[in-house]
Amino acid sequence: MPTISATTCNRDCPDACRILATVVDGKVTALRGDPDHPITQGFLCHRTANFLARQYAPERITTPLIRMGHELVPASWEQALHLCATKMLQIRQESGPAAIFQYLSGGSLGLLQSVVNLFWQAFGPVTTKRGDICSGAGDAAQELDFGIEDSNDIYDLLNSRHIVLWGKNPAVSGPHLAPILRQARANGCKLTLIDPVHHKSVHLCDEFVQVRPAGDFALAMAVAQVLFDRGWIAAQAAELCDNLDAFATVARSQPLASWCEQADVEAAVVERLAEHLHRGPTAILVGWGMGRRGNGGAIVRALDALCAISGNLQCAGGGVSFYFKRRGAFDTSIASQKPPPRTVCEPLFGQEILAMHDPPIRMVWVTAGNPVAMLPDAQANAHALRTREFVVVVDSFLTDTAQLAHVVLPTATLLETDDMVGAYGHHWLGTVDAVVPPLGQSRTDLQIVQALAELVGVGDVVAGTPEHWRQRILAPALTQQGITVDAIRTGAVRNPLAPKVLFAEIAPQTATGRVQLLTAVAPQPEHDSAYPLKLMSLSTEKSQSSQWVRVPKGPAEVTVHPDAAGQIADGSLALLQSPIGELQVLVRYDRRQRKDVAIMAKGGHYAAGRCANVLVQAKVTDIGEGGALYDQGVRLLPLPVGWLGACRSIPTRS
Ligand SMILES: Nc1nc2c(c(=O)[nH]1)N[C@H]1C(S)=C(S)[C@@H](COP(=O)(O)OP(=O)(O)OC[C@H]3O[C@@H](n4cnc5c(=O)[nH]c(N)nc54)[C@H](O)[C@@H]3O)O[C@H]1N2
Ligand SMILES: Nc1nc2c(c(=O)[nH]1)N[C@H]1C(S)=C(S)[C@@H](COP(=O)(O)OP(=O)(O)OC[C@H]3O[C@@H](n4cnc5c(=O)[nH]c(N)nc54)[C@H](O)[C@@H]3O)O[C@H]1N2
Ligand SMILES: [Mo]
Repeated sequence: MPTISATTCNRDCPDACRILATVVDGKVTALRGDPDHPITQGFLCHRTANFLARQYAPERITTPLIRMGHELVPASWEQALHLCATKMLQIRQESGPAAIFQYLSGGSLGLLQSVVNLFWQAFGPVTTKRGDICSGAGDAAQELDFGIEDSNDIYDLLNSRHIVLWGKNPAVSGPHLAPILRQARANGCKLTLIDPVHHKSVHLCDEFVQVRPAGDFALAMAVAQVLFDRGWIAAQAAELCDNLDAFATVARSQPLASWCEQADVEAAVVERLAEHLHRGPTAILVGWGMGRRGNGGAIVRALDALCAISGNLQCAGGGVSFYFKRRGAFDTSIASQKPPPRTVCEPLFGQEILAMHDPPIRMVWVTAGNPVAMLPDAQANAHALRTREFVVVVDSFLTDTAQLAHVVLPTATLLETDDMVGAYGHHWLGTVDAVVPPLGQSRTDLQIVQALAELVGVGDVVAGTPEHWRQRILAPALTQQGITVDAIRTGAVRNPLAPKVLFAEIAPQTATGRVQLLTAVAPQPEHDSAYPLKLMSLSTEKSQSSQWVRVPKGPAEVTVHPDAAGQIADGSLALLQSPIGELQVLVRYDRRQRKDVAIMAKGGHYAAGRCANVLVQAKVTDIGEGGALYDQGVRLLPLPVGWLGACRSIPTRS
């Protein structure tokens, strides 16, 4: 008899969907979106609707693996964990816990990952990561400007007269925003997309502004100049903001035409944007991708400023949304008691591991991440792991990173684990409830650290059922309001602590209680004419980062404007080169794209010769230690006869 069980998607996505799983004889046979969930609205994205292809993929690892020479061979949990514990104790004793680097990424955004962190603190504290490859620059920008990073309620968009998708592609990367945008549009709201890339979300919008990559700072300054010149600064701006005069000086530091030229946007477009902001309420939805640039923090700060000075920050239908405070309903302080002895900057993963000494990093433990494929300078990342004494990867697939491990521990998938999530694209809370037990010998991340903790003498610290930990991390303010884990499990609960119109209800949480406007011009992005195309390695519907529904074969596709392709014909193979690497690619023409970009999917596998990060240099953003991923210059060349580069780049451990 089929049964239907509900859970919440724990993947790194703004939507955190409520999933209904059909289970027959202990096997999941179908997944669909919960029709009663206010955000999921009865549908799932392509990645998760097709997740069963991964759940039951023949490539899934379901037993621990231990390295024997070139091979990773199946082993028992006892053997694998004993080996890990022995190495950990030995390295800690000989070199101190700082010689162990624990790297946790976003494979699961379940909040019980904080128990994994708690384990490593109790055992160490060990070296951990700092910065954030995904959103470091934008996070830092909003923290600087507002002292808090959160958004108005998602349905407040229905109060907007104008919505700007600024560097954002919800149709692909968070599709549950689309119905709300359509509803707003049906009510008469105008939508503008500002993005260098022509993508699916163009169709959600009334106007598309195809800005120069990283030209957004200049565009925002042009708009600000018009606001100042027309006297369209909100009456409350002087009271709300610090540095208003200094900001005006920045906006007026160049003629309008010069800002427009830098942004590659016409003055009429700038005027229209200024007018929309002035008429209000205008909501600016800031994409996560735009900040992944050398001037990414300055760009987000510029958008914050536009919102604040035009009077859109405190009104319904306004706001400048970068992130929803997904941990806002939870108390994750359990894992913030002991600071790490040192940290590795996430975007500089390979370089920093290789450079660290006193003590060197001897061991790396990876949970829910694939740093070889997903962090810039893939070769350096692979080299850094290949040269460590002991590498453990907890994953359910033999990723590019797991290929370099000494021990691979098979973990449960999102359908096999108990956890809890908030979302970074709305304020609803969700429980993750195993709909089937872990496949084969797989174990949840919690079970894995609990077993290991017993072996290394800190079992007490992390003991407890998932239910215990879920109760433990629910914020006391929620439990005081009678909101329990069960309530979240059985009905859609919106975080009651999240204001509906953020800055109508609270003041900016900065030292002065006022918005901090930026006071300096962002430096122009570097341009190397030898590498004239900016590599935009962007989210695709077909994968969640490096987790593909079906792993594609053959060379990666690269989309360019025909004029950017030189002599290379549409549909032919070519070499895509940056100063640090090259890939064989299949060229696709698209006349709708700018002539200065090359677009490919993020998440391509290194071993398959499809990894964009083979080309991307490891550089941090201006603030927040994000990765300047999309600043990368590349060029397209005809493919040399007999080219074997992709074969050379397959990672191995000798
Ligand atoms: N299908 C799918 N969904 C995903 C993911 C996935 O891999 N696949 N990944 C998930 C993750 S990890 C995240 S962080 C989120 C968000 O994932 P992201 O891919 O960051 O999502 P967006 O912010 O929608 O898209 C980034 C947009 O920024 C634009 N952009 C880049 N540079 C500039 C610029 O200089 N100026 C402007 N104006 N725009 C620019 C890109 O063209 C792109 O359209 O989505 C999640 N959702
Ligand atoms: N060139 C380029 N690089 C990028 C980006 C880009 O746009 N361009 N995007 C960046 C962004 S936004 C992000 S967030 C990062 C993402 O980088 P990662 O977080 O490293 O991304 P994934 O490829 O999703 O790797 C997650 C791994 O976790 C595993 N996993 C899934 N669930 C669980 C679980 O419950 N437990 C454990 N232990 N493992 C699990 C998956 O099988 C997968 O191998 O990549 C960044 N890298
Ligand atoms: Mo991300």
